[in-house]
Amino acid sequence: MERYYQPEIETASREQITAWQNERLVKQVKHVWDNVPYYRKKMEAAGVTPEDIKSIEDLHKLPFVTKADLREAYPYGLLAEPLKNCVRIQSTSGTTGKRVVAFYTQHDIDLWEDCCARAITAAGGTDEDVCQVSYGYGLFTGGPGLNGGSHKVGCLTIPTSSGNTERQIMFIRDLNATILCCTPSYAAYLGESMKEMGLSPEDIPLKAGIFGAEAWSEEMRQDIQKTLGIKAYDIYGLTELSGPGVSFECSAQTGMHINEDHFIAEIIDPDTGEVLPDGTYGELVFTSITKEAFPLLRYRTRDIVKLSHEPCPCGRTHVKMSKPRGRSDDMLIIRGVNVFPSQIETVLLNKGYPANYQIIVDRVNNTDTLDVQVEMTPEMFTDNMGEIAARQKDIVDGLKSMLGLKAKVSLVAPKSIVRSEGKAVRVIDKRKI
Ligand code: DLL
Repeated sequence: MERYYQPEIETASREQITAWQNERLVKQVKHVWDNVPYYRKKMEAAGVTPEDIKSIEDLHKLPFVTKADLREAYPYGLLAEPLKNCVRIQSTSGTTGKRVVAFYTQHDIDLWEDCCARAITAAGGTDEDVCQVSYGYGLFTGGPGLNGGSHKVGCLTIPTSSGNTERQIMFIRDLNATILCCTPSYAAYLGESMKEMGLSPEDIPLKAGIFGAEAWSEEMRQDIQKTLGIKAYDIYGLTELSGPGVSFECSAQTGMHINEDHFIAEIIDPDTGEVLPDGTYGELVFTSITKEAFPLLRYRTRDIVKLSHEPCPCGRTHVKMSKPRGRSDDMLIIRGVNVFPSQIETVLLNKGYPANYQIIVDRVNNTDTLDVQVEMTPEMFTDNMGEIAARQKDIVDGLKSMLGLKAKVSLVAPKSIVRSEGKAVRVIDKRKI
């Protein structure tokens, strides 16, 4: 039987969800207008005042907020509460430009942890469970968010944070951990390490995993589920909105329910800003309607997803988003062709390779080059050059039919691609453009 953390909210009628959204949006717009001069200026420039926003039907009148706004307003420019009401910051792992710093009141943290608790409950978690949180703790939201959610559900929480793989495995086995929370790439690595230790899925007490913070394909899910003997659930979120738990997967595993009582989702055409209908891929835009300290109106996430309002067999009524196909800013344009790293991953995993690969893009004599390095599993490993060449050609053909592009593929020895304990680095773009 499906269990919910907050059943009256998670299974509310569409009318009820819309009523919450209407009321909270109007209040939120007034809150930022009154407290954030940066927002007020932006709205004035767009010719909108709080009186123009009477319901979610008026959402499109508000200007978008982008990462550039967050950088410009860094660090305190978008804060909507006096400092005395704020109790925490978290920050993105971004490597370029200024970090994004997000602020929380105690109430913001409470609602965020509720969202994570919904995700853990949807993955089957109860107060009987032992939940190992192997996301990084600290500025990154993964550890603190799932830690808080795990407490709320009443699980015995093991805050291992990321890294120290042997200790992770020791705790999972000794303390009988039943739920594992980490990035999918780290879950795959833990699975690989357990296999090397001679452990089969039956020796591992885990029953579910809650994996997110980076794109991962359906094929990678199947692999992880098999190696760890668990059901693997996706979880999505971003620092700007709170952290993990903006949306989460249920037992149906066909998309992630967005917590619509806190976040209004829209899909837009990334080039024109036009709002797109259900079922069409586009850029995900969020308005946070319950955040006190760091509210964002129409924030462009750059994640490319589609939405579905189809009824879900789990009984939850909140809209579902697909797995992000990628980010508009990690979409590579190679010789004019749009390439998402996830498409390359799908080809590789379908052909039985592990999710240990690296994509290197460069420009030689004014032409883009695409090199894909793929690790062999120990079982595939061979020094028979003919066999390696045949395997490489098979991948080149697979990539050609998926992308319409010719890539150079190199098979490399097992363990030669660096493993990640957090978000994996899959793409190295050496082009100076
Ligand atoms: O990654 C929050 C998080 C922590 C989510 C733990 C899930 C689990 P940021 O570091 O701010 O926050 O990165 C946010 O990561 O815009 C997406 O591009 C990507 N992302 C997050 N979850 C997923 C997912 C956290 N399930 C950015 N699938 C987002 C694909 C994801 N991409």
